[in-house]
Amino acid sequence: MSLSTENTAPVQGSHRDREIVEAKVIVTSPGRNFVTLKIVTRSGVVGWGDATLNGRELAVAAYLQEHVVPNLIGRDAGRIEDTWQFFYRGAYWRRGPVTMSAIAAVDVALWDILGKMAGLPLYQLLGGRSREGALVYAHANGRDIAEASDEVGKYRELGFLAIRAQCGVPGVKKAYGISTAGKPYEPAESELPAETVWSTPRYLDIAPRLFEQLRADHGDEIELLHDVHHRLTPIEAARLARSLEPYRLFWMEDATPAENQQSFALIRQHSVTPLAVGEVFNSIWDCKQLIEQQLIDYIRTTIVHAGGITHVRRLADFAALHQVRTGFHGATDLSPVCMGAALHFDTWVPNFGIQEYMFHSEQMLEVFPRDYEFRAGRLHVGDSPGHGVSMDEKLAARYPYVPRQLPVARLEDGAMWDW
Ligand code: CS2
Ligand code: MG
Repeated sequence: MSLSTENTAPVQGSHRDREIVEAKVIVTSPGRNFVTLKIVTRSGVVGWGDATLNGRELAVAAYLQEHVVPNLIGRDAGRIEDTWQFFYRGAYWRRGPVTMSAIAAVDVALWDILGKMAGLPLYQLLGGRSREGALVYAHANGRDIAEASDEVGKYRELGFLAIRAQCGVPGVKKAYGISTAGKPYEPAESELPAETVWSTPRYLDIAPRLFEQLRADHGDEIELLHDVHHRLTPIEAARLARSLEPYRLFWMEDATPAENQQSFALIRQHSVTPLAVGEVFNSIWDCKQLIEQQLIDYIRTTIVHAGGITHVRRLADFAALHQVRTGFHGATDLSPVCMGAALHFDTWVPNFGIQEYMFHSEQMLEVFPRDYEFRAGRLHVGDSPGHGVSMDEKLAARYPYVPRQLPVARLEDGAMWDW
């Protein structure tokens, strides 16, 4: 485990010491684009925040550069809550993924600084450990059921206790989640959105067969998850959830687009398959009804896209009141900085469920020295002050931004659909 090298000596910090003297937006692309915010105090303490929004990176970078950085210089880095309120209420045009990712980057960097000033890991600042390590799930993808089952076997051998499984859909050329042979899956693969075609009937036929085969091949103990990725109507999602009940999924994710939170009530009426949603949410208001009516079991809204630790802590506490657990989004399009902060949060949060863990490549991890590691199915954070992830700026500078956008999906009749 490599530790960050900046000044981490506890700095008691007077207001002057805590004054923000530098804020820098760094866009780098070691295999995929990341946006990172670096904040420096007068006493030389450095904090890092992730601001990556897949396919919209430059929108967040510009928001930070033009509307956040000028307001950061001179502020007291210790006034985390006030800074959050300033950028949330002060935006006027509040909420939305771009604004809340920018606020998140500031917030995480300030919590990182607080940890370094106090000489404490972030989980301790939140209230200390609730668990030794965070249960994580890996991604097993296959072009067909057999390939997906082989992938599940590979991750079981690596020690994973929970595995998400996706397989290709016969007749559908490029379904979500399926990478081209042997390459890790990075969905934003082209400068303009790649057009894909979707068939719900064929998907609803094969998905139950995938999990029937996985239970036959791998037994009942391994936790299996599946991502519908917003592509069904509520009644179709209800049918799929019911058809998956014999295979006891840990969760079925993004069953249907959730702008209409009430849609999930229809799914709930028909099935006991646990439901997870929220990776595209950016505030508590996107999921208030889903949580208070217990229409879901796990909330996936994560730190980088929902205003950082300060807001997601409120969201997690609200979820706890309604017995909903966290299951943070953790795809490779959230940087290791977000993973570090999320793991500290996961280590503390009492109503933790599971953490998604798509592997960042070695090339990406070289740019982001980090203090967390995988052991026996769980990710464990170290005790370095703050969130334990930093950036090698020289190395980052070698990877300029590459224009990339996420795919779109159309139905077979050409109508736009959800990807
Ligand atoms: C997916 C994501 O990991 C997941 O659950 O939904 O990979 C999602 O497709 C990407 O984050 C989009 O950028
Ligand atoms: Mg997902």
